Amino acid sequence: MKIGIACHPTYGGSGAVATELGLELAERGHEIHFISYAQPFRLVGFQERVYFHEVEMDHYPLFEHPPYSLALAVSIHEVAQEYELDVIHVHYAIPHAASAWIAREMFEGSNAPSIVTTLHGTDITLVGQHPSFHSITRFSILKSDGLTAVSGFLRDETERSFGVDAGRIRVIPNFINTEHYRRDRKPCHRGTLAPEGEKILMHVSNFRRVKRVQDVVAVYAKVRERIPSRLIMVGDGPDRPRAQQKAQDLGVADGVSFLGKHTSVDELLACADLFLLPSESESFGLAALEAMACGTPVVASAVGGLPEVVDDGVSGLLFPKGKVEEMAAGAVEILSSRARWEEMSRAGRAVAVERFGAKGVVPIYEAYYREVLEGAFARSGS
Ligand code: GMT
Repeated sequence: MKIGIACHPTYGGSGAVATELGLELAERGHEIHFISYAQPFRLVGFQERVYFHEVEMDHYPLFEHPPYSLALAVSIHEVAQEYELDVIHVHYAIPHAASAWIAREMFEGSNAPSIVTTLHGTDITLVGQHPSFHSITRFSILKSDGLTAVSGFLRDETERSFGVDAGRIRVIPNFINTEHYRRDRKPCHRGTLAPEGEKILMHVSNFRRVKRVQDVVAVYAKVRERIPSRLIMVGDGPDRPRAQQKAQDLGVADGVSFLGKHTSVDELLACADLFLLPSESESFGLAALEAMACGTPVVASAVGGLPEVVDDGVSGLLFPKGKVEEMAAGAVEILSSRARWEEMSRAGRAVAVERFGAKGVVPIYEAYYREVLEGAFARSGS
């Protein structure tokens, strides 16, 4: 198949999943065309059958806010026409689903590709709920030929808040390349991250409000009262200064390292002892899955789709959001028993391989594309 993929190219789960999916599909013989305003951050190196098309925009002075959605629609249309794409798969509904719909309309019925939209999280739970986006989000997802959500939670949430018919959305979970994400793959940076042999607690995110990064620091402050440890914060975003301030306020700044953005989080996660994800809301929690694949137990909040990824008491521990004391007690419990830690580490890795491995999930996308194309074929009556 020839597949166009539109996604947000910046650091974030939806762009990561979109890119990994494209690369896996190319491995399996499909031709993949990424379309975005910048090269997706995980799209590095040359790979056969993979193309990247940068959306061109002229910064005309009249536009305080250049109309990216229109420029993207034009690029999708052009690429789809030139390369005769079968499917346009857009990740994160806003603005991609609307741009893809415009692009398909521009074909005026002939040889138009089918549109598959994957819902990732805040496109439904936060941004899409805003009155300025709700109606266009609903319209454009309903106009998609195929709709997927990364968790059962997100499917239910979309049906409820956007009035999408039950059965219309297919749940296809996020996946992971378990050959890349593994504890033994790369030399570990343990000695640098924790030079005194302390335990390593880690958090990876885009430091937005929804991630509750101050809770990460608060949990760490409690853990370190009991266990010599360091907290490694990976990523960047608007709440980084708040997390830094919290570390100062709690008197633990000397034990916290803010590494900023990193493309290869696998080599960092592989030497962590515990992963913290105390989010306000999380439709899936890709970072938790990445940690599990690296054999790192997870302490997280029991919100959204996280219970579908982390089996409470098996691959990690889940707590109500904001329960910092309980999360810290859970972290101490895991870190102070070698046997308990190993059991959870093994269980997380096994779940990542068996339930969320790329080998199992990518063929589900392929089959879904075929199903959507057959539906379009039947509708056109040709
Ligand atoms: O919805 C977002 O916050 C953006 C998105 C991203 O690009 O990082 O994150 C969402 O999609 C990820 C990939 O499917 C999920 O793992 C995250 O749980 C989800 N974030 C939220 O629901 C807050």
